[in-house]
Order: sequence, then C-alpha cells, then structure tokens
Amino acid sequence: MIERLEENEKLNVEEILKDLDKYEPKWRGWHWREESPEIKVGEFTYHEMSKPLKKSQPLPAARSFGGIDPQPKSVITTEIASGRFEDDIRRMRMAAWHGADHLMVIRTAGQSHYDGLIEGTPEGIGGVPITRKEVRATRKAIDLIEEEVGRKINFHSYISGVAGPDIAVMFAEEGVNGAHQDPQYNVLYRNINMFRSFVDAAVAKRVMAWADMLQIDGAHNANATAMKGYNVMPELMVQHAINAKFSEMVGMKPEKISLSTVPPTSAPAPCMRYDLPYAVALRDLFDKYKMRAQMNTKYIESCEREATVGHTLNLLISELTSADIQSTITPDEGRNVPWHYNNIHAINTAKQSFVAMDGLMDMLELKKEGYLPEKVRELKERAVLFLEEMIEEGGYFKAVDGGFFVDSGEYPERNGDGIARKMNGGDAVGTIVKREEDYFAPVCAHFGYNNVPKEYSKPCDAIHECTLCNHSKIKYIDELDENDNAFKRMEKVREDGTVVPEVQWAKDGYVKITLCLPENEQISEAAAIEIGKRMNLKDVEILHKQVLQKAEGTLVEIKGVCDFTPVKRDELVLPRRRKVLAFDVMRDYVKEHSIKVVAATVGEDEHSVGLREVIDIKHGGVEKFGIEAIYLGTSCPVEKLVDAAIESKAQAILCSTIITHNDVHTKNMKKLHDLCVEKGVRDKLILVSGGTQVTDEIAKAQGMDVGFGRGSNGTDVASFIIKKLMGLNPDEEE
Ligand code: Z97
Repeated sequence: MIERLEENEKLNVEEILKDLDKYEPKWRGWHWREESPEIKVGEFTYHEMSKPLKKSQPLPAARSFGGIDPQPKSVITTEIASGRFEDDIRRMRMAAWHGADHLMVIRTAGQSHYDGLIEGTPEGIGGVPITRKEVRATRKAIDLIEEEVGRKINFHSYISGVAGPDIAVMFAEEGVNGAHQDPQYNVLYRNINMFRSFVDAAVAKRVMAWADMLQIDGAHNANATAMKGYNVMPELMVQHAINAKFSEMVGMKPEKISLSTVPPTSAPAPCMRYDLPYAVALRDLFDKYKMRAQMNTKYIESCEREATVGHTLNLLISELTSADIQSTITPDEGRNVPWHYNNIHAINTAKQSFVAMDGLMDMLELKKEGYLPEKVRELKERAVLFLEEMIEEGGYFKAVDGGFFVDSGEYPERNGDGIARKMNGGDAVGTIVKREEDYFAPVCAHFGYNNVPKEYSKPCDAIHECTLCNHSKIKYIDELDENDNAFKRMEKVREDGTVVPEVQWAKDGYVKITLCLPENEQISEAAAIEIGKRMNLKDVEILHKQVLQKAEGTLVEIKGVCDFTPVKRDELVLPRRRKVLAFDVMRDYVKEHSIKVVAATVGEDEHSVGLREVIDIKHGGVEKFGIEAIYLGTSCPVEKLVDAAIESKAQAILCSTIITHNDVHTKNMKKLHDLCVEKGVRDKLILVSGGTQVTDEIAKAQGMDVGFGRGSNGTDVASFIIKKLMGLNPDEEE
C-alpha cells in the first residue's frame, strides 16, 4: 500500500490498482479553495488569492521572486483526455503541482449512448471509458496527490447519456466530486429521447444532491455547436435557466449548481463588446448559482498562441465579473491532440493571469451607464422573450420539437437551422414505465414516488443498508476484457532504462518539430512531411501551418514518432548543476565585502556578447549582486588582464574565449594560470574561464578555478566567486 508520494518518485500505478476492491472514498462533496481577503506570499500582499500549496511548481518567472507560487481563489480545472487511465493519473499529478484542483476526465466517444455501466480499464478514444474501476483507482490516486500538494482536489466526469442515473449512483458511491448533468445535452446533441432524458435527469440529480456533488450544465455546447456562436447568447441563458431551476426543483442546493458559462465569441470579432455584457447579464440573472467559466472553444484553431491569447482574454472577463471555477482547455484543443504539457500550459495561463490581475476590481469599475448596461438589459430581454415564446408554444418539449434551440439567429430572429428533435424519437424512446402503486425501491437517494413500508425508518432498512449507506455492499468487478486493460498496456511500456519522449501516453515517442520554411503553403506542407521523415520520424503529420507571407514563407509544425534506438538512462552524461547561493545572501555579502573582477575576451577574439551577459546588470550579470566589473574589452592580451587585476586589487579574473581554432582557448587559459604563478598572485586571484567551447574539466586541467560553458550566467559566476571568498565549497552540487 502506498502511504504517501515521494516528490522525486513516479506515481506507481500498479500499486494504485492493488486492493481496489477494499478502497473507500475519503471524502464526499465539493471543495472550494480557502479564500482569504488578504494574504502575504513572499514579499507581496494579495487580495484575491487562496492558501498556497504545500508543494507546487511555480510559474517560470517565480525565479526572480523567491520561488513564490500564489494560488488564485477560483478553483482551476484541467480537462484530461488521454484515453488511457494509467496515463491520466500521471497527468493529474503534474496538473495538481501547477495548481489545478478540479480534474475533469473527458469520457470516451459515444459513452452517452451506452445504456448501462461498463467495467474494467479499457482504452478509449478522445477520453477514457468511465467505469467503476477507473473512477475508484483515479480517486485513490488523487487522495495521494492531494495529500502531497496540501489541498483537496475535486474529481469530475459526466452524468449525461442513456445511463445517466446508473453513473450518478456509481459516482455517489465512489466519491466523485462533480459532474456535468444536463438533460438538454442528451436531447440536442446526442438525440436521446427528451422525456426519458428529463426523467433520468431527475433521478440522477437527486442522487448527486445526496452525494453533495457539484453540477455543471451543458449550455456552452450551444455556443460550440451553433453556426454563429455569438448569436446564441439569449438561448444560452435560457438553457442555463432550464437546467438550474429543474435541478433546484429536484432537490439540489443552489450552491451546488454551476453554470457552464462561456464568452461567446473571439477575436477578430470585437469580442469584449459581446463577451462582457453577456457575462454581466448572466451574473445578474443567476446570482445564486456558481459560475464555471469555460474558455471559448468554438473558435479555437490549431495555433497554440492564438488559443492562449483567447484564453487570457476570457480570463479578463472572469476577473471583471467572477468565476468560481475557471476552466482551462489545452491550447492544442483545436488540433485534437490533447497533449499533457499543454494541460499544464493552460493551467499556468489561468494562474498567471489571475495572479497578475489580483485586485484589479479594487481599481476599476464597470460602467453603470452607456453601452454596457444597455446591452446587458437587451440580452436579458431577449432571453425572457425566448422563454415566454417557449411557454406560448406549449412548453419546452414542443419548442425542441419545433427547432427552437441552437438556431443561428439572434433571438427573436430565427434562421430555421436549429436542432429539432421529435418527442416520439431519439435513443431509448418509449422506455418510461409508470411506477405501480406498490413500487418500492430500498435505496436512500431516490427521486419521486416510493412506497416505503411504514415500519422502516429509512428505505434501505429493507435490505439492511444500501450501497450508499454501506460502501462494502458494492459488488466490485475488476476487469472483464483480458486484453483491453491497463495491465496489458503497462506491460508494453514497462520501465526498461530507456528514455522516450511522450505527449499523450507513456513511451508514445511523439515529438513536435517547428519548421519555418521559405516557401508557399503547399510546398511547405509537403516539404515539412518529407523533412520529418528524413529526421527518422515515423507517422509524420502536420499539426499546424500558418502563412507568414504567401511567397516568403510558412510556419509549419509537424508531429512524428521517434523511430530510432531509444536513449538509455544509464548511458547519459548528466549535466552538473552547481548549487547557487540565494540572491539576498550574495547581495548582502557583497555589501559588506566589496568585490572587484577584471574581465576580457582574450586572444584574437572580438566576441563580447557572452561575457557582457555575464557582467552586465541588464542581463542579470555579476553587477546585479553589487560586484564591480572592470571590462578590458575584446582581443585582450593575457598579460594586460593579469596586470589590471593586480593594479586594481581585484579578487577574480573573468577570461572569455568564444571563437577557437588550434585549441587556442586552452592555451590562453594555461597562459593565464602560468602568468599568475609567475607574478606570485595565483593564490590571490580566482581564475574564471568561460565560452562556448569551455567546460569545467578543460578549464581546471589548464589551471583555472572553474570553467563555465554554454547556458551559464552571471548568477553562476557570482555564486562561485562569493562561495570561494566565503570559504565554502564552490563546486557543491544540487
Ligand atoms: C466542458 N470542454 O468542460 P459524451 N454532458 C454534458 C457535456 O457538456 C458533455 C458531455 C456530457 C467541455 C467538455 C464537451 N462536453 C466537452 C453536459 C461534453 C460528454 O461525450 O456525450 O459521452 O458526454 O464542458
């Protein structure tokens, strides 16, 4: 049994899968982040953040802010769609470390049409088959992950489709925390009979209410499906209203009902003029419910940059209005390749934007006059008119039959292209059975008529507890298919000492290559595929292409599978990583003991850029720590460098060589060392050598104290010098 996760060890999926028959969920319901009106993280005070995590992976720029990782107040979602449960849970851990606490698994294509539960861990397409085993194992893994990061994590999937009530019961039993449930989704997009969908929804929602789950509706699908997504704004509100009110009538608490809001449009449309009034109107009308803000998916294309900017603008809408849950779709949604690092990018987009906009509304106010409130009013009026006409028509079912929904006109305009469903049609038509007078279901979460005998204090007394009251009564089924299961798949990718790139599944071998080709689109596309093949990639496909200028060039991104002998972990030469001192420690030291260095590019070398990066305050060089750098320029004779160091009483010499021929870089280093010995100053000077051809080994062999090659920077150099002056071991590794 795994007690806890170790941050430097992989999550052991096989261990997770052991003893699942005995697993019980540790908690039920939904967890909101613990908000605090003012919170100090590092040296900053925030106004809209929640408690920081115990362990997390901060944003890259946190390097300059003491590694802080403030956590926004909204719950942050990631949608996981790998299709293999064993890969999903590894992705979940990465997501949690970046700050996601709502892990939504997309389910396999077509599961809405399954008329019952399925079992085991089969592989899915575009998502995983949702089964008891998948749910139980995932929740078990999440228990460990939430312990590791120090915050409760909500697990979520779908309770729509023909088997909605069955799935709802299973989710309630297994401690799933949230789910999409909206009968309108069944009706409109999956053509499941409308009466059956609403009857099922009542049952499912009551079970969800028992388990205190959070519900997300399906209204956003109207935006994603309509020909002109931005015209369905009034309808989106109507759909929210129908599902929210229905849910409340069935017994759900308003605070567990969340609207799936979506900014309806995207640039190049002037989207703020649409999205902001829409968001304000929605929050006015539905203020007792929660808002789950999803980014717009209708207009996502294959450009990750464009998708990320769209997401950021949507986050601005969330900040200007509100979002209890902020959804993040991966920036590659438009490519249909939901790669795991893009889940992380999207989580970071949300985290970065919210942290950046902290306290924005303390400084701004939305206008109470003019375009915004007028548009808000207009949208609400259109929505109310829509509802009124629906009632005039004879109610919801008649309206659906008449093609009211997902019409591309902006109500009251209609273009006659809505989705019409027949009352006597769709999947599972004619399957509703009226309950007999003596109908009795011995279960504790139940909707509608139930003839519970008077002698029982609760319905399940009749069977000595139901599975909701007593988890051990659940009959757990492991695998039904001996080939299509996680064990078989994991066998194929067993740990064998190889390091294989992956974006979707363990060892899938996929890489993405970006090519900028100075050709037109057609040639570039064909050439990119050919270039990919010559790079020894298999299954090369175009992911994205973008014309830079019709004749001048095209940007192409390709994906392909590495088709060469895998790299072995124990054959790798690992880069050394010296421990560097903290910024404040270095600055404080230099304040008390002034440090001077003399620096130059030596020999016949006119290249100064590397050395300037190491010196200049502008590039975060040694000057940043208060070190005084005397720069003697390029092509500097070694003698001049040593004389200047003696004269200025410097503690170190920085000697740089970029271009080298005939090993001149090693000769110069040796000369520098020898000259210092000759002049009797070797023990007084720290000799630092740097350059693209320099390595620590080469430099030390020539008598230097240290050598810095590619990728080194001013912090590395300053830390080395200061540690040496402090009498610490400057070569100590991380
Ligand atoms: C979101 N990005 O986060 P199936 N029920 C409802 C849904 O909206 C959906 C399903 C079921 C989106 C997720 C779209 N939503 C993707 C209310 C799907 C999916 O695919 O029919 O088995 O169920 O909301």
